[in-house]
Amino acid sequence: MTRIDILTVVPRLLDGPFADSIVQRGVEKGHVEIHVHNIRDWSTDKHKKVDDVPFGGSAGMVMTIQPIADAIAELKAQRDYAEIIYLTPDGERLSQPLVNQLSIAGNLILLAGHYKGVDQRVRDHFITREISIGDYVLSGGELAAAVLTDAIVRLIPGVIGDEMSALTDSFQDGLLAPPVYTRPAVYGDWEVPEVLRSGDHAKVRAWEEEQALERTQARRPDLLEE
Ligand code: 6GU
Repeated sequence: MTRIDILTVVPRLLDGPFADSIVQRGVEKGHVEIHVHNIRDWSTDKHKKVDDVPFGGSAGMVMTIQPIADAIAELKAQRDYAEIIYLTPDGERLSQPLVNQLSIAGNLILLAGHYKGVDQRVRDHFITREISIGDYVLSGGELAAAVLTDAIVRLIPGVIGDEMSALTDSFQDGLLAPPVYTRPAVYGDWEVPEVLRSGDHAKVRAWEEEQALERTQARRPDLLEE
């Protein structure tokens, strides 16, 4: 079973995302374990401090190495981890191929940065991979960790009911997903395309492929160049 351990100074930010949805189903069915840890619990400081002013005198606070190092050491003493990932805006941009890779990698530790980030020595000596979820700045890595966890967990075999559906996601074949429709077939003047109601599966597949290509061309031509 895959296990994801998330280290954060604001664990409450991660209560919501995992309390419901696909991720919770994956946990309940026993396909994945998600553990959120408060880095403060490992602080040996008398006031349980987890940050300090930066050397060099710039603005903001930096997460200190001691509680993070001790948290990682404790987890690593209990089991093996495939990757120790730091969520940071200057990391590698998250993509579906990277998510696919991580979903079969094994146990993961996700470190969510806060304030001005973590002491560089944490990155140099503990972190095996740094990931960003896009070119914009969040106030902390927690929501990015939630995004990454959701994207990974839904790919773990058995988590999604319909085993096919993860394979037909947008991006899984390098294309955006085609339009989808459900009943009623006619709503006022608006009809579901005839081909989808034809019962001709080959024709339906061909239409969906054409639509996926058209949509990708119109919205994300960059995907077709890759
Ligand atoms: Cl991983 N962290 C923060 N703070 N901002 C981000 C991000 C991560 N990815 C995109 N923006």
